[in-house]
Formats: sequence, structure tokens, C-alpha cells
Amino acid sequence: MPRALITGITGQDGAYLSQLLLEKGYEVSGLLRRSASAEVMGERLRWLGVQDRVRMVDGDLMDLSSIIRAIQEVKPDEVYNLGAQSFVKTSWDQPLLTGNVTAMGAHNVIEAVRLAAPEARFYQASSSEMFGKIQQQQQSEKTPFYPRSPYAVAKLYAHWITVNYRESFGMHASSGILFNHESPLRGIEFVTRKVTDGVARIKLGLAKELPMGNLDATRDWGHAKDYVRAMWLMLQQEAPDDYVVATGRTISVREMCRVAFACADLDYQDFVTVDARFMRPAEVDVLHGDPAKAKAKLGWEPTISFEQMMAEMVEADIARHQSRMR
Ligand code: NDP
Ligand code: GDR
Repeated sequence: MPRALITGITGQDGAYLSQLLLEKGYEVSGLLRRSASAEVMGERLRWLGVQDRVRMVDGDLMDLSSIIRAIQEVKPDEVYNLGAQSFVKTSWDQPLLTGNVTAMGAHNVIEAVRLAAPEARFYQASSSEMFGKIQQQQQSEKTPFYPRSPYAVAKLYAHWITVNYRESFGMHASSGILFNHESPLRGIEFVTRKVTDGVARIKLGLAKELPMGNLDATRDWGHAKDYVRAMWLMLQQEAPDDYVVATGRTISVREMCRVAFACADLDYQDFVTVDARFMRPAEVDVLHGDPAKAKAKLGWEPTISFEQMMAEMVEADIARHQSRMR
């Protein structure tokens, strides 16, 4: 039975990746940080019905010794570093914490792998945010980076340290440059989920409007379930490498709002307002990925369309609010 250790197992991707690896016969363990709200930590794993099949090991990305201990205990064949302070807007309010968790945390994990399980394969959750102020219209593995937030700067450090450990120590370390991916398990602060939750509340008479930030930004949005499959595929390759994972289609926040409200037979223009509180000090205006390499080398392709995903998310949020109202 192959063994996997996942940091960030309680997050959106951690939950879907756990589900995928369990289906493939892995023994799955996750690094769990201490919290006073422990009862809500496993919510996503519970939603997917896998909470009792994963083993939790105490640890924090900022505490190297706890990660080494976790690796010694689990003896993983594969380590997926998904843990991060992942909300871009918060990275301006907590820039140093973001650097510690998202950049140094990744370094701690790969260093712990080097020390305690050098043969294990390592995956780093890199991000399209690293392209930031885009240098090419469609971004591939060859596009130069230009980060635009403390989060993106931190991810760039984590990305390059992964490349460096691969080249310095011959580790099987891969970096997935993933574009935005969403699902009903997306955190409520991210734009798609904020909108689908808003649609549900408006539809059920719990809210009258939805204040938003920049509606003109465009993103290349895919489904998390498809994207975790790409992570796994990267670690099954003989040689480690970096891959862009995207759909190849870019859609504005405004159009995303239109599609989400239409799922509930509503017109977004009647409810969406613009509120300066949700604007960012520096914006990433456009992201548009080129997934050709992932398709050619990994045989990876997305299977869930943007429209299917938005419909699934709106439906899930309506169901959530209805069950709370009962
Ligand atoms: P989430 O924000 O949903 O999950 C983040 C995870 O990191 C949570 O499990 C969280 O634990 C954990 N974490 C945060 N701080 C620490 C810490 N100090 N020690 C240990 N664990 C910690 O992110 P996603 O699932 O959406 O994303 C997974 C990864 O992929 C992240 O690194 C993100 O930056 C990256 N990424 C995401 C993309 C996306 O569109 N979703 C696109 C590209 C990259 P807790 O539950 O305790 O808060
Ligand atoms: P992003 O995701 O910053 O791309 O990072 P987010 O959903 O937060 O924003 C996407 C775009 O929508 C605009 N926007 C708003 N965003 C939020 N959150 N709330 C609003 O009200 C709002 N109005 C407009 C934003 O300005 C932005 O342009 C996500 C995270 O998952 C990162 O961890 C990951 O690395 C990248 O995706 C790829």
C-alpha cells in the first residue's frame, strides 16, 4: 500500500486529493495544526465522507521539527505540500505570516523530506499568481514570473526552492503551477464561492445584494477534483518536472457572476454592487493558462466545464442554507 502525507489536508484540495488517493488504495495521512476550533477542521473531509479513513498527525508548517516527526512516523512514498496562507487579499494584511507559512513553510517541508525521507516524491502547490502582471498573453511553464502580492512572492520562493532541491540533491520534486480551481468546498472568501453563496442567500430571501470588488479581472477557472488528479499524475512520472494546469479558457468575474445568478434564474445586475473594500492594492488583471504540456506529458485534461462547476456550487450552497433554515 503506497503511503502519502498531505499538508493542508483540511483545505479544499487536501480533501479532494485525500479522496482520490484513497480510491487508488493509498494510506493517507495529513498534517493537522492545533486549533481551538478543532470540530470544524475536518468539515471538508466529512463532506466527502472520507474523514474516518485518513490519519492525522500533529504539526505546523512553521515548525520544522514537527514536520520531520510526521515524516518519520508516516514514512511516506509521496509528500504533497498543499498547506499555505492561500488567500491573496489577506497577504497584504499579514505579509510576514504569509511569507513564513507559504514560503518558509514549503522550505521546511522539502527540507524535512530531504532529511527524513529523501527517496519520497514531493509535490509543491505552486500558483498562476506567480505570473501576476502577465508577460505573455497565455501563460505556460516558459512564461517569466512577475508576482503582484506578498502571497505570490512567497509562492515564487517556494517554487524556486523546489526546483533548486531537485537540481541540487536529485530529489523527485515537482511543482504544479495551478490556475484557479474551485468547488463546493472552496473557502467562502474566494470569489466564486462568495458569489454562489450570495446567489443562494438572495434566492432564499436571506440577502438583498452582493457587494463585490473588481468585476473586470479575468481568471482561468477549473474544478478542484480535476486539478488534484494532475498533482497525482506529476508524482507518477519517472522524472520530476514543472507543469501548468489550467483549462485554457479565461472568464471575467462579471461573466462568472452572470452565470452563477442565471443558475438560480436571477439577473446579477439586479443584485451585484461594487464596494471598494474588496479591491486590492495591486491586481492581477488577466490569467489565461496554456495546459499543452500537462496534456502531452501527463495525458491530463479537465473533465468538468466552468458552467457545470458553477451549477454544482450554486446547488450545494442552496442546499446548505436550506438545511440550516430547517
Ligand atoms: P485552502 O486555503 O483551502 O487550504 C489551505 C490549507 O493549509 C488548510 O488545510 C490549512 O489548514 C493549511 N494551513 C495553513 N496554515 C498552516 C500552517 N501554519 N501549518 C499547517 N497547515 C496550515 O487552500 P486550497 O486547498 O485552495 O489550495 C491548496 C494549495 O494550493 C495552497 O497552497 C494554495 O496556495 C495552492 N493553490 C491553490 C489554488 C486554488 O485555486 N485553489 C491555485 C494554485 C495554488 P487549516 O484548515 O488549519 O486552516
Ligand atoms: P485569487 O482568487 O486571488 O485569484 O487567488 P480570488 O477568488 O480571491 O479572486 C479572484 C479575482 O476576483 C476578484 N474579485 C474578488 N475576489 C474576492 N475574493 N472577493 C470579491 O468580492 C471580489 N471581487 C472581485 C479579485 O480581485 C481577483 O481578481 C486564488 C487562490 O486560491 C490562490 O491561493 C491561488 O494561488 C490562485 O487563486 C491561483
